Amino acid sequence: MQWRKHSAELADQCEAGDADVQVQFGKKEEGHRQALRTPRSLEDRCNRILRNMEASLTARDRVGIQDFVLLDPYTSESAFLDNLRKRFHENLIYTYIGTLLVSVNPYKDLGIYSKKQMDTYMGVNFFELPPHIYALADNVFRTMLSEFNNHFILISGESGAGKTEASKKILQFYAVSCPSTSLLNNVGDRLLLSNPVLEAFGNAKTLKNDNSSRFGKYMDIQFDYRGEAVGGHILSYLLEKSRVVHQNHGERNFHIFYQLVEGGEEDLLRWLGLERNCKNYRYLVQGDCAKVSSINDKSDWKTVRKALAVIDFSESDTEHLFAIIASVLHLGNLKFEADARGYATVKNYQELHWVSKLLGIPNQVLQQGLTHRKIEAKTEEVLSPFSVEHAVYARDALAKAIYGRTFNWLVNKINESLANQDSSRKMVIGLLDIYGFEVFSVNSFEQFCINYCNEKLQQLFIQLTLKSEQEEYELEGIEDEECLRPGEATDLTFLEKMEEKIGGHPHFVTHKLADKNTRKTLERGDFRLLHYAGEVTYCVVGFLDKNNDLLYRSGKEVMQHSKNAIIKHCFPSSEPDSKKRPETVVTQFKSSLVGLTEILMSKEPWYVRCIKPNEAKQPAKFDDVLVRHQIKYLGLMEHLRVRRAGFAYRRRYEVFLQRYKALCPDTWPNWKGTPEEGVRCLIKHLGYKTDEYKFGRTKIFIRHPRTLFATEDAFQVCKHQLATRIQAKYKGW
Ligand code: AD9
Ligand code: MG
Repeated sequence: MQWRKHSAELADQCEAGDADVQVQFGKKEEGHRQALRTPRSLEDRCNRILRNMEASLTARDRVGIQDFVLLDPYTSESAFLDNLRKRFHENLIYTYIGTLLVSVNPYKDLGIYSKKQMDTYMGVNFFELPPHIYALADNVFRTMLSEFNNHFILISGESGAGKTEASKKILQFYAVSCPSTSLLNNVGDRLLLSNPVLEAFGNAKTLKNDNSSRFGKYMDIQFDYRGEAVGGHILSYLLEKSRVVHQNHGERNFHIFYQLVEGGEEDLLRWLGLERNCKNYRYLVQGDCAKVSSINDKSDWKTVRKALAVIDFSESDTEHLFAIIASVLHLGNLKFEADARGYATVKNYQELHWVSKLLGIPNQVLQQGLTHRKIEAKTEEVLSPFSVEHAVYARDALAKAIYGRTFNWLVNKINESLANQDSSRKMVIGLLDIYGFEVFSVNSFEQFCINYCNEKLQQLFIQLTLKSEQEEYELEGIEDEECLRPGEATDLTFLEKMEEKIGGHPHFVTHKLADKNTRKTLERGDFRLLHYAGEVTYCVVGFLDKNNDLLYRSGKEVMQHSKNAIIKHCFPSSEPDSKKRPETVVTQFKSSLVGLTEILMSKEPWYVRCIKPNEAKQPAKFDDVLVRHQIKYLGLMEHLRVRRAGFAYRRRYEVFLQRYKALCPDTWPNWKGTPEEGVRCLIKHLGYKTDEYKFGRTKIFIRHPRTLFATEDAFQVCKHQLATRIQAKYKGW
C-alpha cells in the first residue's frame, strides 16, 4: 500500500525529538504503554476479531450475540430482549451497541473482575474479546492517550441497576492497570479509597437498593501525558439530607451511623456517649430495619477507618468527624416539653450535655438556640420562644444542616488529598455516577429532584447521540414566587401556582386538571409528571419546606460557637446574613446541573447503560416486562438504529489530522489549511473509499473499525520506523 512506502520515506525526513515517540519507545514499561509500544499487526488484530466472532457465532444460539449491531432483525425489540435474556442466563451481563456498553445487574458475584481479567483486556480493541466493562475503560484510556483529549463516561440506569458498581469497576481498572513510575504515587489508592468513605456518608439502604447513592457524584481522574494517574477531583450533587431525620419504612439512614454504632471501638463509643444499639436512636429506627442481611456494618466500619487514614485524615479530623456523627444521634434523641406558658423546654438534659460536649458549644448557648429564635425588632434583636412543635422542627433542621455541611466538608477534604501538585497539562476521564430514577408508592421532593436530574442526563444523552430533541419539563419560574413566604405560601398554593404556569403541558396533571378517570387515581395534593422513564405521582406535602431548607439564624449562630474544627469550618461567622433571600434547593440544583452539563459537553462521551433485571434484587431472575420497559426508555433501540446506520467512529478534524498527518506528504509536517481540508487531503492519500466516511460539521465519521485500524496501523508502523532511526542515530550517546 501507498502508506507503507511513504512511511519509510518519512522516517528519513523526520527529526528527532518527537515527545510522543520518545514516550512510547523510551523506557521499558508494563501495561498500556507496552500495548501501545508494540502494536500488533492488523492481521493479528483481525484474526483475533475473527476468532472471537467465530467463537461467539458458534455459540450464538446459546449465548446470543455480543454486539447488538449484528442483531437480526435489528429493529425488533423482542429480538433485543431475547438476546439480553439469553446472555443474562449464561452470566454474560455485558453486550455492546457499537462502543456503548449495556450492562445487566447479575445480583451475584461473577468472578469476572480479577487482576487476570484486567490484564486480558489491556491494550485490546473492542470485538477482539467478549464485551466487558474493562474493554470500555481501556479503550477510553487509550483513546485519551493517543488523542490527548478529555473524556467522560456517563453511567446511567434506574436505582439498583448497577451504576455505582460499574463506576467502581472502572476506577479499579485504572488504579490497578495504569502505569505508575513512582512508588510514592498512591493516587490510585486514594481514588479507590475515597469510595468507601463517600459511600458510608452518602449511601443508604432504600426499598430499591441496599446501597443506594443518595447524592450525585462526578469524579475526574487526571492523567499525565504518560498515562499515569496523577490526581482526581470530585463534585457532589444534592445530598438527600432529609434522610438524616426521617426514613420511610424499610429504609435506613446513611450507612455511617450504623457503622459507628455497630463497629465503633468500645472506648470511642464511651467517649461519644453512644450505646451499641441502633434501636436506642430515634434517627435510626424509623424505617424499622437497622439490620440488613446484605450489609456488614462492622466490617464496613473497619474499611472506612482504614480508608480515612490513607486519604490523609488526621486523628483529630476523624475525632471531630465522629463527634459530629454522634452529636447528630444525640440531637435526634433530644426531647422537648411545654412549660406553663406553652413554650418548649428541653426535657432530657443528658442528651443536650452530650451534644454540647461533642460540638464544644456551651450548654446554655445550645439550649437557648434550640428553644428560641431571634427576631429583628426595630432597633434590637429579641428572643422569641419556640413552641414544642417548632423546637422539634428547628432541631431537625439543625441536624440536617450539620450533616449536609459535614458531607460537603468531607468531599473537599478528599479533594485536597486527591489534588495534583504538578501544574503541567493533564488529561482527564470523568466518571458520572448519579442517583438513579426512582418511583416509590409515595414520592416526595427528593424523588422529584432525583428524577429531574435523570431527565436532564437523558436529554444530554439524546442530544449527544441521537441528535433529536426531547420534551423538557419547565421548572423555570414555578418555585420562585411561592417559596420563602412562610405563613402565606403553602404546599397547596404552590400546586396551584404550578397548575397556573404549566397546566397546559401534556406531561403534567393534577387532581383539578385531570379527566374523570385519571382523577380517581390522584389525591388533591398530588401532581403527576410523565418522565422519560414513566409516570410518577408526587405528593406535594413538604415540598415548599424542603425547597426552602430553612435553618433558623439562631441555629446557625449557635454552631458558630463550636470548638469542633469541622463545624467551625462549616458554619463560618462570615456567612451571608440570612435576611437576604437564599436560593432555593431546586434553583441551586438546577444551576449545578447546568454546570455539570457544561463540564460534560467539553469532553468526549462514552456510555454505560445499566439495566435492572428484577425488583426483588435477586440473581438469575429476568423480568421481561421490567427489562423491556428499560430498553424503551433508555433509548437503546434508537441508539442501535443510529449505530447500524454506520459512521460510529467519530474523530474531530484537528485530532484526526494531528495524529495521522505523518501519513501523507502534503499534510506533514504542517498543514496550512483548515483541519477539515487537511483531513480530506489525508484520506484521499490513504485511499479511503467514498462509502467509508462522511464529513460532519466538526468531525469525520468512519463507518467501520477496520478502516480506522488500518490507518492506526499505518501510523504505528511509521512511528516504529521513525523510532528505529532515532535510536540508530543516537546509539552510544
Ligand atoms: V442507585 O441509583 O445508587 O440506588 P445503582 O448505583 O445503579 O443504584 P448499585 O451499583 O448500587 O446500583 O447496584 C446495586 C447492587 O446490585 C449492588 O450493591 C450489588 O449487590 C449488585 N450489583 C450491581 N452490579 C453488579 C455486578 N456487576 N456484579 C455483581 C452487582 N453485583
Ligand atoms: Mg448508586
